[in-house]
Amino acid sequence: MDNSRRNFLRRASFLGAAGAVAANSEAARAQHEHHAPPQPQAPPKSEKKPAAPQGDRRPAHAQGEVVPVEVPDVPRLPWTLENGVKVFRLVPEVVEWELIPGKKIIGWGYNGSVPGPTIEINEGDHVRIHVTNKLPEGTSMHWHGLEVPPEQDGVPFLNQPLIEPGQTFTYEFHVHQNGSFFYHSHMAMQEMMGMIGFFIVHPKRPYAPRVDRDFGLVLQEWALLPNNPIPNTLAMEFNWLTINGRSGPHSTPMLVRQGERVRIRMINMGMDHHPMHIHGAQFYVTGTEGGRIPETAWYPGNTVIVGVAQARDIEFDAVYAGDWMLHCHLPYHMMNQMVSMVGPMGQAGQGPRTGLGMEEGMGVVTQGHALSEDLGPGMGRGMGMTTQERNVSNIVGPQDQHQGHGQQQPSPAQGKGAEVQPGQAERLGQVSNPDDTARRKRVPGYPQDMVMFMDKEVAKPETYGLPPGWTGSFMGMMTMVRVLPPAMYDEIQRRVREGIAEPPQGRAPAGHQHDHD
Ligand SMILES: [Cu+2]
Repeated sequence: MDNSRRNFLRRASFLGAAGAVAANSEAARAQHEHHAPPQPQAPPKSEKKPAAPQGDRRPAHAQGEVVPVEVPDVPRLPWTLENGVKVFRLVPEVVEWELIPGKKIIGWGYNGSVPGPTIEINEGDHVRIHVTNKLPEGTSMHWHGLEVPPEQDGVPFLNQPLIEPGQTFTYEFHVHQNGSFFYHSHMAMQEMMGMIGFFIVHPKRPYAPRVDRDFGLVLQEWALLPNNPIPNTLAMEFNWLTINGRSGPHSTPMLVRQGERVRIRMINMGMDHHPMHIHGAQFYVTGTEGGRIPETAWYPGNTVIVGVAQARDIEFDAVYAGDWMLHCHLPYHMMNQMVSMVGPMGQAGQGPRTGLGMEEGMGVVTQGHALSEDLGPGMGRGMGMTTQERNVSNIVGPQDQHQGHGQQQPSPAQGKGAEVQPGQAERLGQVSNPDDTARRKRVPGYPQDMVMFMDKEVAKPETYGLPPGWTGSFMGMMTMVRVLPPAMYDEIQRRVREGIAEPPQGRAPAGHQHDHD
């Protein structure tokens, strides 16, 4: 389903363009223990289901076998069995897709997907992975967290030669661990072009307590210059944040039947750490990139930092029905198309101004050569040599006063906040008439947030029944868990099966627009 929808979107849309976490010592110790060599088939201490920390509230129907992992918007990598070996084929290649409808990106991924398709196997499997490089430069594969022989570890020049364009390299190893791992190119800049995917290993004996739903989320970030769909991998600031290759509100919601126990695995392949926050449920952190955390070391929360190169598994009982956000809580990561201040707000002369334009803020060379004295040290960064600091104030700039109802001409003294008298800001802040844009613009700090509705553009079976205008709150690294009463759950699953993407019935509310005149 995910696969076909993604392919459909790709075909339909691109015909033209084609811890920083301070892990507590218990968790750290647990991780260490987990890395100890596996003991030969000692029966687990508690074959019978151990009680969850707050009592086992799982529904009776949770007594199944291992639940396949759903990675919304990302296909699963198929395999064939050859003499007991699971054989996979990965193709590093250029991929085009949409972060949100209308926002195209050209990155590098695997088998037509960014992030790459999900590899899902069982502990004890023997795998063979043929990697055929369709990129224009050499690449190499690392199996992040898996204990494989050195010649399979994927560090070019250390463990193996580069896989040159057109070549096929075959990896083969036995997997004795279980948990949320990932694969990625071991070339740093290629990683930032998108070359990562899940490598999930199910345990021989299902984790206890069992879950009913098991989801995977790949966290990534991109620096996209205006009108350029190719990520700027030199950047250290990012203006597009994605979950499984999509930004909010385009991310496909995770569907859960009320009462089910849920696991969500999150992996981070970027430059920033992401404090991932869920609404409507407290969870336990039950796994890291080192595998399962022993239950005695689980710790509760509703926000977990998924640091660079880390994996975090969380689990919770979905007892409260509702549409619950799951998102990175860094404000900058809760936006789409964030750039340095530009336009009238940034260019008002005396208004808020923290840098130059969008290009300078994101490291575009507009004058001189890339390694010139002025540019070299700051290449690709929004702060540093390419940013020239100017007076910063939150008062209204002279243009506004000019064009609006300015009673005074701009004076050289303006722009330093000197003209704002004590109490004046408060007075100016009293905007009782929402249509009084001139007054609005006198409010310190205005404007801040902008809202955009795309209900229709992102409508899919999984969004059925969401209130009109829901997309106004979804941007950047955001998705949601829909904990649905049984009847609604069944109805939406039917729509998913039948591919009914009915556009929303209601009209999105009129957002407050900022008229930048
Ligand atoms: Cu983040």
